[in-house]
Amino acid sequence: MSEQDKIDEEARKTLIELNAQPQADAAAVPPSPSAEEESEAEDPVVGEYEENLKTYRDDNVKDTVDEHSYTADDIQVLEGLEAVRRRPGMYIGTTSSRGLHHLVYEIVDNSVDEALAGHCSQIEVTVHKDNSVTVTDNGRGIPVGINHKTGRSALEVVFTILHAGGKFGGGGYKVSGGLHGVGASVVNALSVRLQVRVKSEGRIYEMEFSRGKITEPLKEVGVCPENESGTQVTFLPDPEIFQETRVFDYDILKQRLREMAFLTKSLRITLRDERVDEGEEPVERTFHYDGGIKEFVAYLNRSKTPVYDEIMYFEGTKNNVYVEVAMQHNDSYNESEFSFVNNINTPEGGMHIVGFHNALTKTFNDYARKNKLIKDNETNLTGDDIREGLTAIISIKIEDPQFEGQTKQKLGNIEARGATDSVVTEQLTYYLEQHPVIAKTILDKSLLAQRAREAARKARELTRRKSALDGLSLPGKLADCSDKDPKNCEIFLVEGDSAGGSAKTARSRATQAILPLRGKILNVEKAREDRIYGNEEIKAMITAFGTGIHDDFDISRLRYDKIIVMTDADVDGAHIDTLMLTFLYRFMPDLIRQGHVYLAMPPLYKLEKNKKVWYAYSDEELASILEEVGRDQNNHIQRYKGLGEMDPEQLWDTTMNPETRILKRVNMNEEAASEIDLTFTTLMGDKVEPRREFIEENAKYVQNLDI
Ligand code: TTJ
Repeated sequence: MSEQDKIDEEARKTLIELNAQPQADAAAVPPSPSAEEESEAEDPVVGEYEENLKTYRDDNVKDTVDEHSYTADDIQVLEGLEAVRRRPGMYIGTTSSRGLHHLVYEIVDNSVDEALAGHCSQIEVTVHKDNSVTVTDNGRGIPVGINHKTGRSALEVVFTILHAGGKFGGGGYKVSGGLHGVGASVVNALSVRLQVRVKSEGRIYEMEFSRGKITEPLKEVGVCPENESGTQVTFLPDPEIFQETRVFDYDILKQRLREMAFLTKSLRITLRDERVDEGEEPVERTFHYDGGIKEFVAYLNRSKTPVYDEIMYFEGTKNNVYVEVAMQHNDSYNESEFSFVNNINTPEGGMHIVGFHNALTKTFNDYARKNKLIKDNETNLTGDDIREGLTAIISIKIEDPQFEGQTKQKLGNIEARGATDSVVTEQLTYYLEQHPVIAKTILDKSLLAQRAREAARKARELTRRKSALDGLSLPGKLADCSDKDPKNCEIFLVEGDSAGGSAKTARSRATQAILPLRGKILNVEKAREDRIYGNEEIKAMITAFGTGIHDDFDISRLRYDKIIVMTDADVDGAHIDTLMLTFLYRFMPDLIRQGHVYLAMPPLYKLEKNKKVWYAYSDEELASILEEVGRDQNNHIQRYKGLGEMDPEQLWDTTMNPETRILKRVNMNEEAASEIDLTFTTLMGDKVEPRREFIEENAKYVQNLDI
């Protein structure tokens, strides 16, 4: 504490000095382009700018410890942030919606680090009306003291030097890797305006930036109670960079922030959205879980049926790796495993997952043999058998994570394997001995899985052999298109034979294929593999798509660019959509990830008046059409109950014609992988009346897939 006092006292003194002679400081700075000069034409200005810097560097490069003049470091800073602006994709992946949201996580990560270090209990994230975002925490506050070597405050360094994480010798773990942890400076470089406010030791400090450059130096702006401290950052993403969208999506932020709260036990994270109508209260959600990842597992299993009540929880540190695991089996046949390294999702797994799987397989087999649940002449359970229906969170914290693989989402650190293996083996062995009933429940389930797996293998071999004999014949019910270039082709998966018939008549034969599906398709969440492979509708889809599934999946063999689910616009239709998306998500998630999956949007109403026809795709739209044409006796309104009620021509006009139809593309929120969240984007044909735009404009399909 006294050490901290000294640092801060020094900081304050330096600040006073700094503020006393801002002009002098400014004069020492090389002629840097002002905000106006910078404007649009980037390259010539940058060129000029670099010239100035070069001259400057030649003159000053030897003055290393002159506190208040710029040094070679400045050049690096400016060049660094310029590089971020020139190639933002290198730092945040994309400048689309995903990159935009990434800015928020990047800032919040710093506060989470402070929480991990044990100094912050609360984080607030507010989206303002202008789509600027404020992140506030009650941590110690970014240090404002001036470092003698660099002549800068830590605060300035954090926001202007690339890769400077939130680590200043204090405890806690540096969060870096993947796209995360690139730091606040990247957010700063990509914001038109960024304001920082620090409360510490009874004083309030502020500093401001624009596009990475200081616009207001660090200064003391007021006082606050001695016992308050924290950091607040407000930023407005730069329209020059984020050209596609600058609108934050509440649900996307909500899911990731909820995940962060689960991963950081007891941390309270509030999300507030001020973009509400005049006079309305902001929308607000707070996430706070004292049970941490144990509550995370309970949340993931909320709509499932656990096969035992308790959630297992193991925790420990080995080889400087902190390991935390929570898990519980449910009566489904799928594995839902989510892993995190320093709170970053690792969908491709890596060493920690290898260790976790090893530990599970070995420990359960050992226990089963010891307790004669597997006899001497019987084979071991496989990892898949044991993990059938398992929901698990594996969260580790490691000092210097190495991310590998194509998307840098796979942990490479060898020590993570041993650490996870030994923490889980030790504690699970003990747990099973203490809970023989739970152990037997899990092993009985695993033994059933083992038998089903054998049966599935036989069924699969049978289908493989059959298709080999038939020469990979397409399903009989499929009305295929004639164009052989998949890029031009689409397939409609149509609910019911009668609608399928209309669709076959209506379609454009060259490019549109129709596959009618009878009734509700199998819920793959509730069926074991052997039943899934025996299901005719599912087999028909798999062969029609051409890609294969699971490990055999190969997107280059996809026979259609668009896979369009077309169901009635009613509750049953919505349920079939859900079942279809569940199947696609579980068996061919890349089809969704790469944007090949769509939902057709049939109209709800047809309105005829004086020989003119309107279609309405929602109740609101019907109301607005009526508003326009007048509510009187000449209106003939037909409510469509299903696709079957439309004749082929109507079906073509309203739902299938690429020129006029509305399709919703299905996406996933990749940043919050634990939320199987499928988001729809509305796509329209060229000639669609502008009025339709408001339908489902921010359409959300955040639905639990386990209905
Ligand atoms: C580092 O060690 C000394 C005391 O302060 C620690 C620190 O920097 N804590 C800290 C940083 N808390 N919160 C932040 C932070 C918060 C936001 C919203 C944004 C950034 C870049 C940092």
